[in-house]
Amino acid sequence: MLDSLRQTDPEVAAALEAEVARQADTLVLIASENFASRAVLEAMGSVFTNKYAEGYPGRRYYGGCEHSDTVERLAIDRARMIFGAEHANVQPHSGSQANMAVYLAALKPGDTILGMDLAHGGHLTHGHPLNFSGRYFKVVPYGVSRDTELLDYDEMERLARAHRPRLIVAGASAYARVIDYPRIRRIADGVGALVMADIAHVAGLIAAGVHPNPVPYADYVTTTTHKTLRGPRGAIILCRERYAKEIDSAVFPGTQGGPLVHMIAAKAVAFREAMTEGFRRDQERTVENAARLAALLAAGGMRIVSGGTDTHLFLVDLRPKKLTGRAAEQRLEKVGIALNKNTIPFDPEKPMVSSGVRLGTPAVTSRGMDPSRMDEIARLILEALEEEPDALRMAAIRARVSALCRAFPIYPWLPGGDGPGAAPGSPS
Ligand code: DSN
Repeated sequence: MLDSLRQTDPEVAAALEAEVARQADTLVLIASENFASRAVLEAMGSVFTNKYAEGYPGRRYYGGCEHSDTVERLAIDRARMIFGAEHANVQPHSGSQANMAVYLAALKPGDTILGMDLAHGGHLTHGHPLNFSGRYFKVVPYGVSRDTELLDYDEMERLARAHRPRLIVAGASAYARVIDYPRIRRIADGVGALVMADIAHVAGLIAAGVHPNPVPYADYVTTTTHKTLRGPRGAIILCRERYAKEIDSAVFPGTQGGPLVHMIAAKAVAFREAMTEGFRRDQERTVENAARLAALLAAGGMRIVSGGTDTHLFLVDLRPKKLTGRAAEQRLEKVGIALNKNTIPFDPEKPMVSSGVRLGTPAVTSRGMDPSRMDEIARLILEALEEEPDALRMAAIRARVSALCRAFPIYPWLPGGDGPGAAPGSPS
């Protein structure tokens, strides 16, 4: 493995091997990360990268697209089937580009959109002032209630009536609870607005039927394909048939040129995997693992934002521990536990410091860990975040993290991914 790469570019080969080893020897609790299967990696690293295929299956601007058509049609059909959607566009290179294409199709510059405040768990593309969404549209942010830390739908409705948005964006990158899509549809209908649901975080859970599906309630649904969905880095757009033409033309030629056919092929593979019983079981376990980890950390004296989770992720308020998110992220990184600092709702700290951390269980679940392993992970986190442990204690915690990682190997066929073990995400 990697022989040509080592010969051609030893520096990149060394970095790649080090990254395999880092991933294998880290407890990844970053809620948006996961481990793509060997089959997905093979499709990504394929000769489809050589092909130009601007256009759509059967209507391309280049010759020689018959096999590109095959993989794109497979990806489209499988995406539609998984989510029960009338139309799918599988070309967006990223979640941001998927959202940009929907805005291009649905809005005119200066139109009003309602989106969840990034500081309450939303996303940059849902209207942050520094993002294209906040620069080209008039943004009215909505958020969670201070008391419950749950989405405040009454306030959303009041804002919708007052500002008459053209589009309401439903979705989040740091919100642990089920979003009430039927309620958002009713709010939108009351003011004649469209609804876009961004399900980037929960798409895998939805595909497995362990989380509500917004497709029946939204005009447009966007998702990345690499988070809980466990596919290659990229995105798709689902929509009703009546918007199909404008969505397709907003992706190409509206915002993108040639599609990444190798990534589309890998999306098709991931969607096939997402239809298996093994995938369904993993998504169910991902939610069980998150609930257990949150409960154990709460029992250890941490405050869980909104009191728990319905999904693969949750936010921890570290103020009771007299720690910032940045300090906790750095301390945990030293013992091989990866998560990210995150603002909590009404956070007094700046985003680069923040009062919280976000934890998610997709990656540890994909490598085979069940709820019983969450007990050890919770103990490791709590011990590392106690009064600054000395170097000896930190080294002992690091050794326990490594032992746990070794028991659940990933990518054993790659240099650095040592030890026997099944490929994560293998269809069963
Ligand atoms: N950066 C992603 C996340 O971590 O949630 C969102 O795009």
